[in-house]
Amino acid sequence: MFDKTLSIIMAGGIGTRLHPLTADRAKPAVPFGGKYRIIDFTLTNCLHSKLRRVLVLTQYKSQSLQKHLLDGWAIFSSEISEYIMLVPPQMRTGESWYVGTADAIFQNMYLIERSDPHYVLILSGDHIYRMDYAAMLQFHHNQQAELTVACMQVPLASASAFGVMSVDHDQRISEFNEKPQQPQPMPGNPHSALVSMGIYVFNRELLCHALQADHELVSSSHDFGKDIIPKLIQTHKVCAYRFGGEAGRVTPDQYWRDVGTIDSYYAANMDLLDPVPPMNLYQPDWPIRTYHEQNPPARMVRGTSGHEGQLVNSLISSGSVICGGNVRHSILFPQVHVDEHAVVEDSILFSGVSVGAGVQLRRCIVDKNVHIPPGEQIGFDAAADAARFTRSESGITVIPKGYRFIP
Ligand code: ADQ
Ligand code: ADP
Repeated sequence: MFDKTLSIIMAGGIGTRLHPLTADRAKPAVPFGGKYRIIDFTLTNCLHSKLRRVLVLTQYKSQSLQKHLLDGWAIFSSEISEYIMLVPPQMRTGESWYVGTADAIFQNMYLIERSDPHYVLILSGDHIYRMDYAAMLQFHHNQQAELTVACMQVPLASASAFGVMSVDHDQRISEFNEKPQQPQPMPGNPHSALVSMGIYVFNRELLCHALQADHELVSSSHDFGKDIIPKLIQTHKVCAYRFGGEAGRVTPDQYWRDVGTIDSYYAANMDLLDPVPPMNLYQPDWPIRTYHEQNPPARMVRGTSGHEGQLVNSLISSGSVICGGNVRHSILFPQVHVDEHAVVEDSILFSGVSVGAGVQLRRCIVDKNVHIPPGEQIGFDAAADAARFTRSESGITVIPKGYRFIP
């Protein structure tokens, strides 16, 4: 079944709601979890699901995404026998950039035809989860479905951010509404809704046929959730594959987060610091692959005046040095430096960040290579932070790449 499947990762969304982390990079290239980039999770799933043909459709600000894939994933192209192929937007057939997700696939139709698969697995490059796609492909095959949409149960209050569906007793999707203002609850479960995870298995003929028909429709926004799926459920066998099983209970192995906003991105990172993290990076059977920088070991030493720092409940990556500083419930990427008496709490510091002596950071995300001079306080005064930086709805302060503090 695997050799009959072509996987396509859509990695071209603009990621406006993750701004300013996406000011210079595509959303799938945003660093995550101390040493990864978001796309590593989907690529790892492909690798461990034994899928051997993977196309990555890039578009928006893709330089650092391309560099990451070449540096970190090129070696797997030989290991996994076929390829992970980066598709730049120049491969488009039309004049314009991709309009919606369906158009992104349509414009690369000849790559599908060339690969001659039975099934096409369509994935997003911006979700954090562990999923064995083989189980979904098997379900699709067993159900004799023409299209299968992965879904899971979420609280009704958050369902309007997703495609919301109803299914019949046979797991066939009977209704599908993309991001409805008033989502339908599940029968007998008024506080939950069944939502699409944006993961699709198509029979190849149906995909090609549906994309061609959609392309010719002037009124379409060329989006899977808005245009393609609501139509296909009326004419074809479209089934729902429940990630997390029938009862919709998500076990630790079945964690899934769409990290589309600063708050959801921050929360998913902080989940890694739970005593038993719902997304476990330490599973020997499911190592998350990435690009490894050549760095010396992380180090924690006394400050120059002899002050002992403190490191509690945090992820610290290679090449980082805590020199008499205090780091609590935080994530430090490679080559971060925290100086004496500094306090870093509930924060995420990207590669190359330096935190000067006595700095206090709380609930911050600091982008690459930012130098925070001694004595700064960020995360304590909402108005002052909002005047200088981006502040999210839940009060996370983001200090962007290239930000220069006035001495
Ligand atoms: P959204 O998350 O809103 O909803 P969308 O923003 O369209 O979906 O992006 C899906 C994926 O495609 C993302 O990985 C994005 O980066 C990528 N992408 C978007 N436009 C692209 C383009 N033009 N070229 C290449 N890649 C592109 C979808 C579904 C919902 C479902 C949620 C689950 O429409 O029904 O509930 O995903 O997250
Ligand atoms: P990230 O912050 O995502 O790690 P980098 O700043 O390391 O991204 O950039 C990764 C690659 O992309 C580098 O090779 C860099 O030269 C290139 N790059 C980044 N931004 C630009 C740009 N605006 N124009 C051209 N190349 C760029």
